Amino acid sequence: MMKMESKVAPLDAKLSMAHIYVAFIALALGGTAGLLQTLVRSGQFQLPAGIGYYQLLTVHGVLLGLVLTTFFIVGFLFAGLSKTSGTLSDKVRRSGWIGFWLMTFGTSLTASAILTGKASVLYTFYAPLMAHPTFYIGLALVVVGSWVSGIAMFIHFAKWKKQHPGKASPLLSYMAIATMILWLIATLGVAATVLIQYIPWSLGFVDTIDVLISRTLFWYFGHPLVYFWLLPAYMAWYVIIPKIIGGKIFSDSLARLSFVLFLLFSIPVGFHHQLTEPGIAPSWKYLQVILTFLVIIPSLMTAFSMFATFEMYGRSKGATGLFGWFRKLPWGDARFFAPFMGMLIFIPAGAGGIINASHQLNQVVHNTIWVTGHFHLTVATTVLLTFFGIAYWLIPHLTGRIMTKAMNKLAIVQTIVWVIGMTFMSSAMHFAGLLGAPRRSSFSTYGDSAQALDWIPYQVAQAVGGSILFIGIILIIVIVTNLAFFAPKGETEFPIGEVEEAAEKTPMILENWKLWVGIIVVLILVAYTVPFIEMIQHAPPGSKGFNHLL
Ligand code: HAS
Repeated sequence: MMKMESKVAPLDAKLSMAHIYVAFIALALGGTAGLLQTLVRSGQFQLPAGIGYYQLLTVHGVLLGLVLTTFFIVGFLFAGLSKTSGTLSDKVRRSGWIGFWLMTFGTSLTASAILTGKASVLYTFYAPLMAHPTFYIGLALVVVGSWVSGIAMFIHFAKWKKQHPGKASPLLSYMAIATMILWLIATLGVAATVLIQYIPWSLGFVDTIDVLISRTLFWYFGHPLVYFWLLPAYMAWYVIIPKIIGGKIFSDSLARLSFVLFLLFSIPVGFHHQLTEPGIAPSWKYLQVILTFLVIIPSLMTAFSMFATFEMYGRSKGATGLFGWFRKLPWGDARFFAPFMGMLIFIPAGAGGIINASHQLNQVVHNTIWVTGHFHLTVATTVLLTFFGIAYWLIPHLTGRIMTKAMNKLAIVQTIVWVIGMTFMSSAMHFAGLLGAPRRSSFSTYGDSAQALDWIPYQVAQAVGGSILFIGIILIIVIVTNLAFFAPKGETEFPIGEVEEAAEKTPMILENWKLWVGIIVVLILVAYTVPFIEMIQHAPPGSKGFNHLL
């Protein structure tokens, strides 16, 4: 008898879809801002209606970097937990809705501050640039909302554990919980700086802010933030992709271990964003650079595991030779093709990250548009193409529809358009960065200096790439709207891979969260305690707020 596939229960599907709608609305608006930015930077276009460049850049960064990602991830994790650990209880689902509304209300507060021109401080909101208090209060609500949802997920997972003593948890649920633990520990840093420093300062309760401490707390959060984006993509690579291609998960233990390593090493590394920051002793930067190199290992393990999955599948289909398996992969299936292109791009993207993390090379690229190129490859291509690949089956699964052949074709075209647009834009950013072009900067010829004139052809290439990407945004919005509202009714599979029979049994120590969280706390204390004490002991005079750009 055929085994009936379990579905995400309709009430859980609604919760998940609510998050996904907000995510794609953010993509449409943030993507439009992105197009306008690249046009301004080419020097060929001026913003209409008094819109400021930095205002637009803040809209872009906040909507895409913070809103799209967080909403999509929380929606995906809820769906994954419901599918693999059972339907959510009413209490957990209600908490999920409370989290959703807090996050949505927070987003609207922050967005209104930006749109009214009172918060043009970019997505990193570095002090001493000062925004209107509602910008920070809104962000705090987004974080608190995500905590409510995260705690609801922990409660749901704990219930599963209680009902299945001594059993290894479902891999997708395990990964969802690891991702949420990372998020909760990381967001403590941004919550601390927003609540203790930014809100009182922007409300005028205190005159000055300690810039070094605010940036350090931000980057304590900011680096694990990028792995909070990456891990859900890895969830799809490890668990979903093997099923889509018809293969097996190479190793359950390796997948879990890579997530544990991300948990351990992704937090105590924030200083690699502050390598040029005065006020932090080189020895502490050195330690955190070593830890940064350790956080590369789980990505290399992931690459190994994906190659193994692809090769084993190809060989099972009769492929021979070193790369014969390559031809056996399902190139016509957008659920595979989009994430695969994300993987491919992650090879140069990751290499760029390793360059950034090397102290001497960082001196060349820091604060140049090279860094913008780096994160458009990592988050805006690797992660986003994987999220699109997830949307192609998750949305129809949740809405009870199917993806038609025509939509699948359009999704393949969307992927190709995205990769071409990003190749133009991101390569131009990398090259211009090497020539010294700054990031976070509007078009300027700097008094027609010869060096700045060298950047202009690259800035034009960025605008070409940005325009192609905008076509990609239109295509994905068409596909998502179709999948959510217009596609034919039917059953779509939630693909969950099975582990290769020959794989080793999963060691239960990987489920020992107390142990892993304990080690994370020790590593964070080692990496941050002394530098923090030094920052407080030798604190520079605080800074007044600047808002002349607003
Ligand atoms: Fe980064 C700056 C270092 C990964 C995002 N990064 C940023 C910023 C963002 C960001 C947003 O050390 C800017 C923040 C700002 O506004 O200032 N990054 C790294 C390192 C890694 C890395 C070492 N970054 C990411 C990921 C991101 C992301 C992932 C988002 C999702 N990054 C830095 C540093 C800076 C930085 C410095 C500060 C720069 C400065 O000065 O300001 C590593 O995690 C990368 C490891 C990855 C690999 C690649 C493995 C490849 C895989 C694919 C396999 C392919 C297959 C298919 C299987 C080693 C897994 C193959 C098939 C075939 C047929 C070939």
